[in-house]
Amino acid sequence: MKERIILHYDMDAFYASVEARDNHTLKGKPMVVGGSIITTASYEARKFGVRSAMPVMEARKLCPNLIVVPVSMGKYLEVSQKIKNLVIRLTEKVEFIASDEGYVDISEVIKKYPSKEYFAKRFQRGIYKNTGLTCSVGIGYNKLSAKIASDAKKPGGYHIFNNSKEFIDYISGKNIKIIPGVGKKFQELLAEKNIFLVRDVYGFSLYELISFFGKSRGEFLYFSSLGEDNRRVDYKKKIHSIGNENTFKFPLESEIEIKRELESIFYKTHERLLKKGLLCKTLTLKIRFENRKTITRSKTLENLVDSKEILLNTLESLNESVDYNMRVKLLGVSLGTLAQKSVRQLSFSERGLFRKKNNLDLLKEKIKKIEGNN
Ligand code: TTP
Ligand code: MG
Repeated sequence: MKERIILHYDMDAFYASVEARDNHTLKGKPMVVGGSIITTASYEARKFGVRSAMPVMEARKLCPNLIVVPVSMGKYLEVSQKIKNLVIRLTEKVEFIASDEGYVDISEVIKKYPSKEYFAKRFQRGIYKNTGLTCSVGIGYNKLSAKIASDAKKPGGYHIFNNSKEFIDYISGKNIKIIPGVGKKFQELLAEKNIFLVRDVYGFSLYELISFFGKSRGEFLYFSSLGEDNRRVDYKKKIHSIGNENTFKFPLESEIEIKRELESIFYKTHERLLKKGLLCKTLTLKIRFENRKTITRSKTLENLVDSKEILLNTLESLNESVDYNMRVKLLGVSLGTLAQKSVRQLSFSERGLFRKKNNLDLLKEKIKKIEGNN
């Protein structure tokens, strides 16, 4: 596998930090967010032993001056979305794993920056400037090392593991629960084999670990303790266009043949558009003639559509504008300017309409028309 550079970010005391940001009287105080159970505690409250998932009653015994703030989930989700929008501006290779954390494959984008340290600080500053919140950042050579790195200097710090040696030096003396995925139950089983620290795993072979804990857990433990993790950052690839083309062994001569082939290519492409639940706004026709000269003809529609009829009509009118004075070696159709069906952007004229609140009938008419188009 190619060498990778992965970043993991995790907001500090997320819900509590949002509350303290919005109410200055809470700043620097022991505070929790929750109803009867605590969702999270400020770092000041953590000094008293107050933790997530603890009943508030119990926490009050540990910290009599504890301030309890009710949960405002809508607000945290809004902030979470804002953070996601910021992160995705860096690169599309982002996997958000919770409302306040995510992995970013920065193998490519990091090349534009002088160093990993510089990138980590820039990342933190960007989040802080735009949200008023701090996060911890880890940069590693895979997901596991990045995740553990982001925890190493919490809150507000960053840590970097350049390779597995640096990683092993750091974790070997730590409690085995530092490995994400090693929960309470697994820890009990590990204790039976006298495995308490990560380095205790090194005394066993892969074969032994599998025989103790089963194939998946045995392998997981063996490779994790050595800092090996091949999981990819699972991001949704942005599709820029969908297209199909056909090369003809015997070049096409008649316009009827060309039209028939174009339609069959179009149907294939259109089917892919529908399958992916996408809409498109541009259609491009590509033609290569016998002498290898290639031309393209494009049309941008007024709205995003997936209607077979509209697109086929567009293709036909583009095709009619081509001067076929030579035999055709290749035909291609592609659909571009894609958008997911559920998040269709309103056109300018539609946006205007939506502002005119009293013009309901006009609005309904317009929606009907749009639906008809799709
Ligand atoms: P975490 O990232 O686990 O915790 P945190 O951000 O509060 O603190 P830190 O990362 O600095 O250690 O969880 C993110 C949010 O998820 C947290 O603010 C509240 C919510 N949450 C719960 O509602 N219940 C829980 O048991 C946990 C662990 C988190
Ligand atoms: Mg967090």
